[in-house]
Amino acid sequence: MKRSLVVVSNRLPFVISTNENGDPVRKNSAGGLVTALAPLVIKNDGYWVGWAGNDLTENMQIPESDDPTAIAHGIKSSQIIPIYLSKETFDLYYNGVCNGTLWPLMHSLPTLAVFRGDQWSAYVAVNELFSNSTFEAVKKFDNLDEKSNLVWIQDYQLMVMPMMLRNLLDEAHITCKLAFFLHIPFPSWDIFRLNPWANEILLGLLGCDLIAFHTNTYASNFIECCFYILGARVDRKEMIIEYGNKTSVVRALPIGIPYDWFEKNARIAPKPFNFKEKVIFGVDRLDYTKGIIQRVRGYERFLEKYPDCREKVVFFQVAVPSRTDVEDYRNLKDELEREIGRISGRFATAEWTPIKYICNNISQFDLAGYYRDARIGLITPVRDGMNLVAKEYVACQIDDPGVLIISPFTGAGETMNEALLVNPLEQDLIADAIKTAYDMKYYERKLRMNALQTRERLFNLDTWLESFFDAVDMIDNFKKMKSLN
Ligand code: ADQ
Repeated sequence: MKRSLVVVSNRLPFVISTNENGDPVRKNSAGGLVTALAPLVIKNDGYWVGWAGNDLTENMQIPESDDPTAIAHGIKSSQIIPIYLSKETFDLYYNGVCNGTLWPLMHSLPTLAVFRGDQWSAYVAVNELFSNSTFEAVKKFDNLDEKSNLVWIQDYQLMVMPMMLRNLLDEAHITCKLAFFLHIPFPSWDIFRLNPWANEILLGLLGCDLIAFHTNTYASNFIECCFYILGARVDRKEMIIEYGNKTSVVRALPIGIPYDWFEKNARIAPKPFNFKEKVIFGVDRLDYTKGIIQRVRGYERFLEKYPDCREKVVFFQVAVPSRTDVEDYRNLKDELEREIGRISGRFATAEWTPIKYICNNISQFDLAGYYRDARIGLITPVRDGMNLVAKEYVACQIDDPGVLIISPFTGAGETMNEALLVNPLEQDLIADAIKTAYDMKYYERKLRMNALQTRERLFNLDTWLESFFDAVDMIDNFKKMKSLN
């Protein structure tokens, strides 16, 4: 079924930069969100509201795509509603609130969060811009009374805009469902209430008909926050919240990966490693939530505790720098590089380097080969909404299967029970998990990996989208099921 749809996300599926003549050109963005949402917008002739980078100014036209291989190639410029932000506003809103306040707080790391009123005002102002632009997009729909009209808002950058948009739509008597998906964790009430603007965020989200999270834990944390902080009426069993005259349905809809794409490319991707040692592999955005420092130190402990394994393994870490405008992220890069240097210096021999480190992006196609040839996938976030890397690693284990080691503090860790689950905060536990994985015999590896693969193949990206739209279409039925107190 085709429906009138607006997707709203902080970033558009491309950034605009200028070529040597000063003309704007699209530079494609990759990543899970674009892979999932671009085909949806194309199929439905929908709109996409978002920011396209600092180079885009109001007097510029959005160019058409000139790259037929780009996932967002089929999105015409008339379907794009760009948000223009000054450098100063972007800094307060994005580097300030999104990355400096909300990111650490939502990942239950409140001591890293900075709370500043001027930054918060910018966050609210930017959310208002998004709300106004989305309202203009909705007004272009063919039928403003159609029940299937939908706005789908993405992630923590846009948590106060839903209620703003709801009010605009109600005043204009436009029928349109609002849905929200949070890609990162929603923390417990006791952490969330540290945010001086907790009420505003909850009230903002309650402008939506459907509010979805990766896991039941996050969904129930959100319900408890609405109950304790706002005093909202909640039905915990049916997962429904009522506040004032608004009713919202809450759901856990865990995201999946394009499984077949990874499996297929694992068959043809080039061989990345030309050494005989077993490879322990990690790939992440360079972010303190990903537990990369803890991982490296756990590996050091492994080499210390199990000297027989030295020269028989190599730890290969790929980390792409991100959010380099934020000090904590710059410090993390320095610290990681110091630690890698120190550990290499401590254990390396003339013939063997214990850690190889690439500080860059690698293509998803090449990545399929890295995953395939790694004996151990070592994924140790201290907190992560879901973690797609764990799922991608599993999809690429096509021949002699490797072993997945994963932190239980990730959404993925809540369901991937056949992996080795390890608390990354204790180095000995990481060291012992690596040893168990290193020693694991073929039949156990195969048994565990088969079970992991069956689940991820079934609950892939398409299943996620289907379950999201099923939930959207059932909203009115769900709302009738409430028995609130
Ligand atoms: P991220 O924090 O970005 O996503 P993750 O889920 O691991 O984390 O996804 C990262 C993606 O980027 C993966 O597809 C991975 O292959 C790719 N990637 C990472 N480092 C790379 C590198 N150096 N080179 C090439 N590719 C690299 C947020 C949340 C997650 C949630 C997702 C989706 O923080 O918890 O799983 O959204 O909802």
